[in-house]
Amino acid sequence: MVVLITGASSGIGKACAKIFSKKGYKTILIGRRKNLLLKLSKELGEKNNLPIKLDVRNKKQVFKIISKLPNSFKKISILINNAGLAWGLEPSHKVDIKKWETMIDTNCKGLIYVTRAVLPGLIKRNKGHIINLGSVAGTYPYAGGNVYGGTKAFVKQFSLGLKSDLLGTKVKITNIEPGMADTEFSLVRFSGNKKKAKNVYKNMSPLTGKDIAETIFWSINRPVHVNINRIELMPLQQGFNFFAIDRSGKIK
Ligand code: NDP
Ligand code: 8X3
Repeated sequence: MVVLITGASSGIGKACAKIFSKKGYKTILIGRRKNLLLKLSKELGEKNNLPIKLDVRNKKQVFKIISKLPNSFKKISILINNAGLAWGLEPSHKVDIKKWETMIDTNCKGLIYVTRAVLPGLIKRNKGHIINLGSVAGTYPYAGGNVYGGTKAFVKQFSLGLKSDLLGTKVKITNIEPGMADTEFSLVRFSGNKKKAKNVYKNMSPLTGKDIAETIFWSINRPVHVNINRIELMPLQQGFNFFAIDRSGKIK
């Protein structure tokens, strides 16, 4: 069984690569940082994995690379659409629009390119599973989550749409919607500011990449007649904000 993981160089994707590899799957490891992919490939035991430097935003390259996979990695059974990011936490009227575009290009457009490139093979073999990485941010709003939350709402609805399209096939689709997980996520969100990133997980126990990878592995290994549509998981110590109130004074 071949599993293609986007964003395998770090965090949740890397944890997935480790679990699936340990369970005997062949892995295709996709990301932009080739050095990290090569390091992981070595750790997993080179023979059963294929590290590929690929930016999922590059539509042409996505289709080219997936159509030219070596024979032993061609028959993908599982696609884990994990590559993604939040960039910034600024309010909508202040944010640099480049950050919004990067999130849309990666989390939405990159995800649909990879899906569109891999899906015909799954349908042809009438077997397989697509895992999308959504987020609690796709359901619950928070200040500064604006476009990031919007991209994850897209991923959730796209996953449900796929479920409709896949009816009548043996191809499954699951949207995994985690809350806070301690990966490089916050480091990326705060443009490399380590102090700010570390602060996000201060005095609490966040999810780990491994927690999420185990959930993904469980979803994939259900009986053949069962499809897990969505899973939302959070750290025990994360909760919801009550509706925010502007108490700057009565409106006159
Ligand atoms: P990390 O930053 O640790 O990992 C993100 C991965 O995505 C990296 O491997 C990165 O690799 C890859 N990536 C980013 N942009 C691209 C691109 N353009 N092309 C190819 N690969 C890319 O974060 P997480 O592991 O936490 O995030 C994984 C997914 O989980 C994301 O979709 C995120 O939104 C989602 N998520 C994360 C949560 C969290 O709190 N951590 C909670 C809910 C959802 P490289 O830089 O080498 O390209
Ligand atoms: C990331 C989870 O809670 O930081 O998708 O938005 S959260």
